Amino acid sequence: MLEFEEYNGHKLYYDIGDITKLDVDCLVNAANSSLLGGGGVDGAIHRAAGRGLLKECRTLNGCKTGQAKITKGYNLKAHYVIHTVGPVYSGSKSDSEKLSGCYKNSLDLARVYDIHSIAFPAISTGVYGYPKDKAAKVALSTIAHWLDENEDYDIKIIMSCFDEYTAKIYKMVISEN
Ligand code: AR6
Repeated sequence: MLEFEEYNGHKLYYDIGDITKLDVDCLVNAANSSLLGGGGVDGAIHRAAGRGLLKECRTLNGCKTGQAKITKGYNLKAHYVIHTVGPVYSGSKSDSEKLSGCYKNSLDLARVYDIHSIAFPAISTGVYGYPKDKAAKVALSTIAHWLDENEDYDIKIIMSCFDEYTAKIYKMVISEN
């Protein structure tokens, strides 16, 4: 895990590669509203966690866009998985509100479960088509705002980047800030 330059007075970390390999308290999954698995990072997390994850997900009755639900991590190094559902990109104003909700609600849940390290994939930027630069702005500003509001809570936040390009986008957004 590498550190970004500071962003709005907060330390943020990034990792390039597969999120499922990370040794953190919690992984965030970019799921769909059924919470019953899919492709992309969702598929990778379910494969690495094993069948127990799907079994627990079946008990959750799905999840609304912008909301988040938590399960155990099963065969992952992470003890927990927070499943959040990003918006399918439409170009309307509600996209950013919903995407911001994913990050905020995931962090609120992390705090309730006493989670002190958490890795986020670039939610909605794959199958759901959210432009990576726009999504990075929403992700980083929401996280910084949450950290401002939760200054008394110690949490290490890792932006999981599947490729160098995603890391470059985050760095660009940070440098423009
Ligand atoms: N580790 C880290 N990042 C990853 C990994 C991985 N193993 N695999 C993909 N990414 P996506 P979405 C990146 O499509 O757009 C699923 O089918 C990827 O490069 O996984 O929110 C769900 O079930 C991209 O930047 O999620 C939903 O139906 C980012 O993760 C739908 O896709 C998100 O890409 C959700 O679409």
